[in-house]
Parts: sequence; structure tokens; C-alpha cells
Amino acid sequence: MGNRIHNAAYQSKVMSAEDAAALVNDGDMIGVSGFTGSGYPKAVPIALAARAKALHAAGTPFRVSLSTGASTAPELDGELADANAVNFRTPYQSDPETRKKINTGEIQYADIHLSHIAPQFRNGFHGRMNLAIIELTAIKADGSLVPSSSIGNNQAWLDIADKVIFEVNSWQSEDLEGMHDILGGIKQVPLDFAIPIYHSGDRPGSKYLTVDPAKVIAVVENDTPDRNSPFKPLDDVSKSIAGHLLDFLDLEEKAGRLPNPMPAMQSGVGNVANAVLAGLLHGQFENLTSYTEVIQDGMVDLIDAGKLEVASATAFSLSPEYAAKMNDNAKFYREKIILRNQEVSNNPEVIRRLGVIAMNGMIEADLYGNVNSTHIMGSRMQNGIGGSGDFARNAALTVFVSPSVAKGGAISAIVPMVSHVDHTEHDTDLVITEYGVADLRGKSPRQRVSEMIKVAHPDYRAMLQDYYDVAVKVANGQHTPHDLSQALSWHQRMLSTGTMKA
Ligand code: 0RQ
Repeated sequence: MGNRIHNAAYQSKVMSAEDAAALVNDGDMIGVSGFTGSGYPKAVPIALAARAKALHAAGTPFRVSLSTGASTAPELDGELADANAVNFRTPYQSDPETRKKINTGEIQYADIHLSHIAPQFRNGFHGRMNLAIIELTAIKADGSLVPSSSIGNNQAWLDIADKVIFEVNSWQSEDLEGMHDILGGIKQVPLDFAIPIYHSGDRPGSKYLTVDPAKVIAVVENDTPDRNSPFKPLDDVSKSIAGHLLDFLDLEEKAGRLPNPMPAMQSGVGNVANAVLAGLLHGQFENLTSYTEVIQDGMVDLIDAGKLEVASATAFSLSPEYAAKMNDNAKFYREKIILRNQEVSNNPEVIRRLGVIAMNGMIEADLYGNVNSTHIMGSRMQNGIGGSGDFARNAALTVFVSPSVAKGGAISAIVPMVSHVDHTEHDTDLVITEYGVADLRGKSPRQRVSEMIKVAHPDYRAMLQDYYDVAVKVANGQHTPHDLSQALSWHQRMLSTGTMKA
């Protein structure tokens, strides 16, 4: 392991992951680093899971509460969930074992907007934070803390946690130093200053995280790579959804409704987001900027092609191939990429000011444009709302994208009424499937219906029209007509017969 701890006081606190894990108490609320598989602690959580298993075998209870930036990886969420060591989890997660335990009721999960989580903790809504476990790239001789491949809530956790454990990871490139912009001095709300970002590339903060050194109880060395997952090859459906969005932006620009250069773009996770980024690579838009949460492979390509001037985010979400490329060339990319605190990357004030174009995936949308991003058939949690609400509510143009069907056609993504609401019809501008763009802007709920049916899969269009025709007859009002006796019948049919088809 390379020596990345250049400060004597921190050097004296170096210990094994097992010894550090022994400092964690049953019932602790722990703030950990980590965001979409980047920059999460990789040694202490594994040791903690092993300790929890040993304690459970001896009949001793041991469970902790976990608050992250967003999703982490098997070494953290997976190991701790598997060891039955997690009592409570917030915010966004995508780990299969954690998801399973949330849905069996063994883990309490609070699905909170990513921009809200740090302010809520600072204001004490979630009680005391007993411990923070934060990954770093290096500790400099003067004690400066060089962050790693995500910032997330790290500065907030360092501000408020009673005790701190650092994992210093020598797999992370030392050239990441200078890529980060940490806005300090954020206290409890109400804040007494505006977030001074007027362009995606602004850097009002510091390159380093800060902490009261007296709180640091352990430093653990590590050299494990971030567990970035490879992207699936782009399929025809994703390419076609991306094509519809890019054609739409083209037309908007020609009609004078979209400034040139295009406002900063936010793109969610997943295949469609990648297909859009790939499409931009060959499209006509130049001088692009991005104000988003995660840096994806496609953004790296756009930077390489000279099309993307700057990308602001809070974390990497790269395939292993692109993570290696980032590590090799961080000195170049740190001029073009900025990683910020997630309460800044996802800040509604900044998103509104920049007029961001927000594009996120969804589970389902209804005839009127309400969107469900999180729940399967009303009750089962998939991942969480993540930052989609921060962006959808505050963007200048809010786009949701999805294939028109799931599970081989048994499920329609366009339904009479969503089985859970994350984003209301008031926030949704466009819904795009492989069948085209539903442009809901400026339309009343009833005017939206034909737009939504247009983008539904052909197998479900007549069923949607039938639902609406009956709803108009039986509803108690004509603003948003519903037949409440049938509104969720498609979901019920899916649960009882395995398909939404009648
Ligand atoms: O299930 O994994 O069992 O095959 O949901 O769906 O089509 O692969 O799409 O990976 O883009 O995820 C909304 C979940 C879409 C994601 C969601 C099933 C489908 C599959 C995944 P399998 P796809 P994606 C920035 C923004 C919320 C957070 C967010 C998400 C699985 O985009 O988590 O936007 N969004 N953050 O089969 C039943 C349906 C379904 C369905 C899809 N209608 N019914 N199952 N699936 N539609 C990032 C962050 O915030 C960090």
C-alpha cells in the first residue's frame, strides 16, 4: 500500500480495519461516504459485518443505522445487510441484499431527497450522528484531507459526527487533488448566504475536506478499487428514446425556445442516459455543460471530443474501464470536472438559476403525467428517489424517460394511475418512450391524455383510452377524471395474474 498519510498526528492513529470496527457501538447512527459505487469505505464495513455476525452468533444484538451519500456497493451495503447489521438506512440505495431486507421489513428505509439529507441531519431531525466513516485519497503533511471519487455528504458528516474514522485508499489517483470543490461553512437552515454558483464551472469552495482532528479516532489504509459496474451495451429501445429527446431539443432550439449553447444538462443513471450522452457525441450541440449528480462514461467521451466544456457533479459513476482511464488521466480531467458536496450539486436554488434540463428514468407514469420512480406495484421499493426530485422539481425542462413496457411486455409503463407518486404532474414536462415524446407543457390534465396514450406501447393504447372514456363518464369532476374503482386495477391484475393485459 502506498504511503498516503503524510501527517504525523494522523499517522499515529493508523490501525487495522478490525480494530477500527471494534470502536463502533451497537445502535450507532453512522454517516458513511459513498455515492453510486464511488468513494465508499471498503475495509471497515466488511470488518464490521464480520464482527456483527460473530456477536449475533454469541447471542449479542448488534445493529447500526446507516446514512450515505447515495448507493454504495456490496462491500458496504451488501455485507452489512447480509450480516443483519442494519436497522435503518437512508437515502438512495440500489444493493440487492439491502433492497430485499427493505422489502421484507427488516431494514427501515427513509427515502429522502439527496439535497435534503445533510440539512436535515444538521438540524437534528435524525438525532445525533455518532460516527462518520469517510474514504480519502490522501492526508497531506499539513493535515489537509484530499477527497476521493465522491463527495456526497462527507463534509456534513465530518461537521456533525461525534467521532470519525478515515479510510485512506491508495487505489484512488493522487491527481484527483484539485478536482473537488467543497463548500464549507454550511450551518443549520436558514442559511445566511446564497450558494454562489452562476455557471457549472464555478468553484466557490475549497479543494479539501475539513475536520476537527480531535474527533478522529482511527485511520485505516486500503487499496481496493471502487466497485464500478460495467454498462450494458446500448439496446435499440434506449437508442430510440435518446433519439426522440435529441430530435426534440433540436426542434426546440430552432424554434427559439432553447438557448444556444444549451443550458446545463442533468442526466440520471442507466442505459437511456448513456444513450443520450452517446447521441450528443454525434449531434450538433457544442459548448455543452453539465450540472448533474454523477459523471458517466458518456460525459468523459464528450469531454474528450471537446463538446462538453465542464461537468459538475458529486461523484463518478463509471464503468471499470472508464474508472481506470480517470485514474490515469485525473490531472487532465480535474480541469473539466468538479465534484461538490451533494447539497450543492443538487441544490434547488442553483438548478433553478442555471435553467437545467433534467432527464431521469422512471418506473411508470400515468395518463396525467404523475411519475413513480421508486415503487413496484405500489409497495415494493426498487432503489429510491435519489436526486430525481431535486432536479425534476426545479429544472427548466423536466424529462422522464422509460421503455414503454417492462418484464417482456407484461407491464405497461403508462398506466391509468401511478401506484406511488414521486413527481407530480406539476413537475413533468416531457415523458419519452421508444414511441415518441409526450409534450405535457402548458396542457390541462385532459389535454395531456392523448399525448400520454401516444407514447404507450400499442398493446396498451386501447386499454388506456377505454379507461379514460369510462372515467370521463363516472368521475365526480372533469378536471382530472378518474374511475376510482378501476384506477389501480392494472396493478392488481399484474399481482394476481402476472400481466397487466386484460
Ligand atoms: O428490473 O432489474 O429485475 O430487470 O426496474 O429498470 O428499465 O433497467 O431502467 O436501470 O434506468 O432504472 C426508475 C429504477 C429505472 C431508475 C429506475 C424494472 C425493470 C428492471 C430497472 P430488473 P430498467 P433503469 C440520478 C437520478 C430513481 C432515482 C433517479 C431509478 C428495473 O432510473 O432508480 O432517478 N430512478 N436518480 O424490469 C415493474 C415497472 C417497471 C419495472 C422498470 N413499470 N414495473 N418493474 N422496472 N419499470 C441518480 C441518483 O439519484 C443517484
